[in-house]
Amino acid sequence: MATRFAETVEKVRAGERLSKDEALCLYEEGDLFTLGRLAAERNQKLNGEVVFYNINRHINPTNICVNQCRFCAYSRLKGEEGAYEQGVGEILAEVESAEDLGIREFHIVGGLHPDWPFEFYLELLRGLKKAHPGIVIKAFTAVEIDYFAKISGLSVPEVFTRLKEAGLEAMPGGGAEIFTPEVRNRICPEKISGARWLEIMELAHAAGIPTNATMLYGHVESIADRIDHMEELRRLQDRTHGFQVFIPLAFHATNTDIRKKGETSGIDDLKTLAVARLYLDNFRHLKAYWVMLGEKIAQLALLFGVNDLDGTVVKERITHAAGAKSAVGLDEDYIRNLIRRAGKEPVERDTFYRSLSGLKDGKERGND
Ligand code: V47
Ligand code: SF4
Repeated sequence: MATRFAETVEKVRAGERLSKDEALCLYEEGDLFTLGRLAAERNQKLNGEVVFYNINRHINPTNICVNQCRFCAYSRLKGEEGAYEQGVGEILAEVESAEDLGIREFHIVGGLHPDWPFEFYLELLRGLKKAHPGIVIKAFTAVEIDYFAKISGLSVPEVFTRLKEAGLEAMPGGGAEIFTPEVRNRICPEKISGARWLEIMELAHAAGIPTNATMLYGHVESIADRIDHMEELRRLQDRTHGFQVFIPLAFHATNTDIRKKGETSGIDDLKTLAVARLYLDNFRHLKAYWVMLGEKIAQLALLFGVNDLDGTVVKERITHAAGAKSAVGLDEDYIRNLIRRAGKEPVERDTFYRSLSGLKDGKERGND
């Protein structure tokens, strides 16, 4: 008689949608190499040998936040040691040479500042767009959007209209954490609920704003919680097709209020990516965020169903506050080499997963 795992493998091979129980079975009974091979085959069908990366720059205007998520080592209360806030002028000065560095995307997220008005964020976007009209602005998590609606008295659709007018073109996927209410109450009791996060993403998609989706794993959640989380994302994606990519985020415990020994294991990182590739059958792209995985696990992930390595980042603050050992930014050649040495074809993408490879002709150095 075929085992539960063998039956699930058959279903994967037949291209059928997996149930939550089957995803659990992959996690619990699947050996890493079988999962990796299945996920790689699925990715090969969707994306061939191409692995995307992006030349981007992170901007984090402030770490002052009215929420105090227990897993967050980055946020500070106003007046607390280490708190910072940047004005629009300071941010513009910091990214002045963005075009010279080939930057194509600004990724902007930050704390929920107790005093800043919504107008501050609009001014920031307008300022960036005026100075850098060719650079795409991907900004603000669903958590920030909910906060903007609260502080401005506007509805969420009105918030989106204003942000789009000011230059917003896409949204990152942060703030999702784990949707299960019991877990959320333990790790981020003040944060908007999972249901509200999903509602705001649905409104973003309706407003024509493509978004990303994340899942923070490796803290207090169970495997079943991870699968429930992916199920919610898969359901919404069936309705809107507005998610561009799924990004599992590996929890880092240093300086946080969550007691946990060590970081996620490399085995868990790769298994989570492989199961995500197989379960989220309506997501074309799967990102290994090298900042959280480390450069080497992110490279291995390219053999486990991943087709995107994120980008140059330049100055990462959130994960490094929680003890990340990876670089704070990588240069383009380094990323291309990681991809080529995994036997894949590096292709620069824009925020919307369009290939920019034509623009790279003659730039290859072949030094791997
Ligand atoms: O929402 C916070 C997570 C997120 C920790 O959409 C932590 O392209 C690990 O969402 N350990 C922000 N993770 C980062 C994020 C992101 C990053 C890169 C690309 C994209 C994208 C999105 O970081 C937060 C939270 O889930 N986070 N603290 C921590 N200690
Ligand atoms: Fe604030 Fe975001 Fe950190 Fe939570 S994760 S405390 S909302 S900055």
